[in-house]
Amino acid sequence: MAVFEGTFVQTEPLRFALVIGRFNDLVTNKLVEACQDCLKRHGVDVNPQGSQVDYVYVPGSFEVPVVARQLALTHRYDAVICLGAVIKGQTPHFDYVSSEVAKGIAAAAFQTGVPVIFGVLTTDTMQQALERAGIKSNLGWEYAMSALEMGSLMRQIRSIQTESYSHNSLSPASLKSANLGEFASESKEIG
Ligand code: INI
Repeated sequence: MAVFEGTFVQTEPLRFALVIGRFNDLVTNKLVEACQDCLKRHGVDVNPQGSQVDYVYVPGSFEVPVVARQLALTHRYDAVICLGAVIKGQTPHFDYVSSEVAKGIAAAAFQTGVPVIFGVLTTDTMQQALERAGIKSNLGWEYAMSALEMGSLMRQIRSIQTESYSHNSLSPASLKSANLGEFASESKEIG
């Protein structure tokens, strides 16, 4: 048997989408910068006119999951990176927004089989958010690392899946003809 781990090299074929909440953009712009820095230093062309990274802006974190899911459904990307900043302040709005965003991002990944990276800061104060977006460290870097690792790992898993199909003759077409169509569509979605 084998060990599978994502790598951070040979990144030329990888494609990413960044979904960025404009709310608290003082923070989210800093997360984008660190993300770009990390991807670039790992050989990814981060130019929006290039072929490896697309940038999608939404009003706030609450809108991030629906867009992340739609992007993941295109199967154009190895990973979708969600960036936002939800800051507690004085209202209960925080609790609704932060919990829906976390659930929505998890659902987007689970429903599509595409890694959707949770890069939404949830903090009590703007000061804390800024500390995590550049003043002390910048978590944008870690989010990009997770995307690189997961993108590469999922490619490896897909390649062994394809090998198993050819080895066992379990192609989506053969599953369908054996009246196992539901598995065929599932395998197509993952592949
Ligand atoms: N959106 C955020 O990204 N961060 C916040 O801190 C925030 N707060 O506190 O309200 C926030 N609200 C906007 C929300 O994401 C939606 O854009 C809005 O409710 C429209 O659906």
